[in-house]
Amino acid sequence: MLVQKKWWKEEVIYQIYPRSFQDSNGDGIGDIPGIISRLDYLKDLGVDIIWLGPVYKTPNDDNGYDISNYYEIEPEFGTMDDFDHFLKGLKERGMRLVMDIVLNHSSDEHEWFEQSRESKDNAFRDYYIWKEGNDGLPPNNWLSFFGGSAWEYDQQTDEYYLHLFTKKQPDLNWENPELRRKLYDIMLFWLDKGIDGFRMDVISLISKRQDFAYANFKSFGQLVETTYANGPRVHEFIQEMYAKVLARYDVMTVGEGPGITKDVGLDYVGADRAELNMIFHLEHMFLGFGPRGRFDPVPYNWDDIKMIIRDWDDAMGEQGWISVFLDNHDFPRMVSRFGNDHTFRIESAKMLAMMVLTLKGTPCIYQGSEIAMTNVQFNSIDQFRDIETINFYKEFSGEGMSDQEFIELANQYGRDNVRTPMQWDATAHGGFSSSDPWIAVNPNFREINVLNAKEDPDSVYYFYKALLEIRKKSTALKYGKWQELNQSDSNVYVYTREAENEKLLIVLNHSDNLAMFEYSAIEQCQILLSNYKNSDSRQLKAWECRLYRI
Ligand code: TEU
Ligand code: CA
Repeated sequence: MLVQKKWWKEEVIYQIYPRSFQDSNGDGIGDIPGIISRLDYLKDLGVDIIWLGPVYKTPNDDNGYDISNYYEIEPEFGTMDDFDHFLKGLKERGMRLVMDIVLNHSSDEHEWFEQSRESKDNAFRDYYIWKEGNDGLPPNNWLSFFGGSAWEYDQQTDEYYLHLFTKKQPDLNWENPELRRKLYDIMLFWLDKGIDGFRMDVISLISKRQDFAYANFKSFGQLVETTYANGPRVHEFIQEMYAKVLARYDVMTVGEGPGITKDVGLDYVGADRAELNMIFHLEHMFLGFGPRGRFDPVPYNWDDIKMIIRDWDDAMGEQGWISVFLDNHDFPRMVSRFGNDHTFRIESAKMLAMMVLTLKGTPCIYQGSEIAMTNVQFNSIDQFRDIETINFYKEFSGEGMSDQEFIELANQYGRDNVRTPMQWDATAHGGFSSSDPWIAVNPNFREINVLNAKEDPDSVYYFYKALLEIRKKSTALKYGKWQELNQSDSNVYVYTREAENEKLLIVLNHSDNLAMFEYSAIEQCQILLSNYKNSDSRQLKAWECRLYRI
C-alpha cells in the first residue's frame, strides 16, 4: 500500500448549493437555517464532508461567486450565528465542513475595488489588474468565460480592468504581496472557526502571464489552457499559501482547476508538493464544449470519458489525488447528461452512482443526485437565472439566434439545470420553500422527491445509501489500485479495485442496449450490489451495474 492514508481520501463529499437547498424563512431563497434543518437527512444518507457553496456577502451577480465581504455572511443566507450553529451541528454529527472560497476575483462592490477604481494612485489600485486600452479597444483579445471581452472600460481613470468572469467579478492581482497577505488572513479567519478545509474556486487561474499578450486560440478551451491556467507563478503562490496558512491545520483543500490537464495535475497535488490535497479537474466536464463554450456543443462519447479517467489515473499514480464527480452546480444533471433520464432514469442514475462511488478518488455527490433529479425544461428566456446563460443569450441572439433555439441549448447545457430547488416532497414548491422560489422548481418534483424516495426500497436514494455503506467498509474502494479491463462491447465499462486481500469488480453498461461483458472467473465472484434483480449471466440489461467481490 503505497498510498498515504488521509481522512479526506476515505470520506465522501456532498455539495450543497445554498441558494437551492432549503429555504427556512419563506423568502424563496435557500439559507443556512434551512440547511441546519436537513442535517439529520445528510447524516442519515451517509455522507461525511459538506462542501458549502459561497455564503459570504455578495450582490449575487454570479450567485455568491462575487464576494463583496469575505468576513460577513450574506444576509439572504443568514447570520454568522447561523453559520456557527451549522458548523456545530455538523461537528456534533461527526461530519465536516469545506467552505468554497473565491480568491481569483472579488465582487466589484468589494471595498478594495471601490477604492482601486477611484484613482491610478489609490493605495488599492494594484489589488486589481488595470491596463490602458488600444485606441479605444481593450488591452488585448482575451475573452470572458461568460461572454464578451475579459476587459471592462472604467471611465473614472480611463483604463480597463481584467475580469475573466463577469464584469462584476474583477480579477485580483496576485502579483501584489499585500493582497496575498489579506487573502491569507481571510483563510485563517475561517480556519480558526474550525472549518475542515476549502474548495478553491478556479485556483488554476490566479497567476496571470504578465505580458498580457494577444492570445492565439481556436477555441475558448484552448484560450483557458494556454493563456489563463497554470500561469508562471501559480505554484509559487499556492506553496506560499500552504506555508503561511494551510500547513498549520489538518484540513482538506480541493482546487477547482479549469485548464489543469493530466500533464500538470501532479504539480498541484503531488504528496511532496506542499500545495493542494486534490483537484476537481474538469476535462470530462468540458467534453462537448465547442469553440465558443457550452452553448456551442460538439459531440463526444463514453470512449472520451473513459480515456480521461484512464489518463488521469495514470497521471496521479500513487503520488496524486483527485475528486470523482459527474456533476456540480456548473454542469447539467448527471442522469440527464450521462444517463437516460427518460426511459431508464432510475437504472442509469444507479449505474452512475456506482461509477462515482467506485472509481479511485474522493467522491463528490451534488445535491439531488441521490434522488436522480433531472435537468429542467424552461420554455421562456425569463425563467433562466444564470448570468452565464443570460450573457450568452444576449450574445447569440444579437447574432440572430432565435429565442427557441437558445432555450433548447440552455435546457440541455445550461447551469440552471442544477440550480432548481432541491425536491423534498410533493407539497408546493417541492417542500423547498413556502413561497415562490428564486428559480422555478422542476415540475417533476411531484414524482421525484426525497419523501417518495424514502418510501420506495428500490429508490436511487437507498442505492446511494447502500453504496456509501459498502464504501465505508472497503479499503479497496478507498485506496485500492484501479485497473480497467478491456471489453469487446464498447457499451460496457469494467474495472477492478484492489487493496491488500480485497479485490472488487465493477461492471457497468452505459447504454440503453443489452450488452455482454467478459470476465473469466465470474462464477467465483460474489455479487455485492446491482441495480437489477437476479443479475447473473454475462448479459447486462440496459444501464445495468454490478459490484462483485472477487
Ligand atoms: O467555475 C469556473 C468554471 O470553470 C465553470 O464555471 C465553467 O468554466 C463555466 O461554467 C463556463 O462554462 C467556478 C464556479 O464553480 C462557478 O460557479 C463560477 O461561476 C466561476 O468559477 C466564477 O467564480
Ligand atoms: Ca430563505
